[in-house]
Amino acid sequence: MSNTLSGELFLQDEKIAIVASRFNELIVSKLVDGAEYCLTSHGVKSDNIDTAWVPGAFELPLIAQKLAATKKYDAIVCLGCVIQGATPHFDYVCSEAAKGISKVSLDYNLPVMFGVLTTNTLEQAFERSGAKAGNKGYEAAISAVEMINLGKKIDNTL
Ligand code: INI
Repeated sequence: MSNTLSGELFLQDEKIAIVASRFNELIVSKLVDGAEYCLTSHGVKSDNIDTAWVPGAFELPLIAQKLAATKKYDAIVCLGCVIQGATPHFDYVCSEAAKGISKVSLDYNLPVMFGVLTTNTLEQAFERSGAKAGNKGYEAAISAVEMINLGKKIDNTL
């Protein structure tokens, strides 16, 4: 029979950083609320959550990298909202945010979550920040909880 490795959905004394972008703050503040609610309801102490605000999603990777370099955090949750406009700006911002966040995660061997909404409309963003399509901030945070525990299991048992 094969062995299944999975991450539990509960934390204790872990420290989490949230990096949130102010662009579309109305939406992103809902993602931050969702992430904090998820973390505290899965065992993380409020005092162990630090939140840094950056201007836009493009800036998420640099601050995630600085926070990762402190080695103080067990995971970093990046939250933002990029809404399609009339120009290709959207594509550059989304792709640099995604690439940069992934790079920090791999460079620092740390769960760095991509909780960035990339939507065609403001309505789609609302739907994904606490309305009918859930809350992407909550989803990114629960993924962080799972990844922390899965990573620890691999480090400690294999
Ligand atoms: N940043 C966002 O987070 N969301 C957007 O929708 C957005 N749009 O549409 O332009 C956006 N642009 C700003 C960008 O992230 C940088 O902050 C800016 O280019 C300065 O580097």
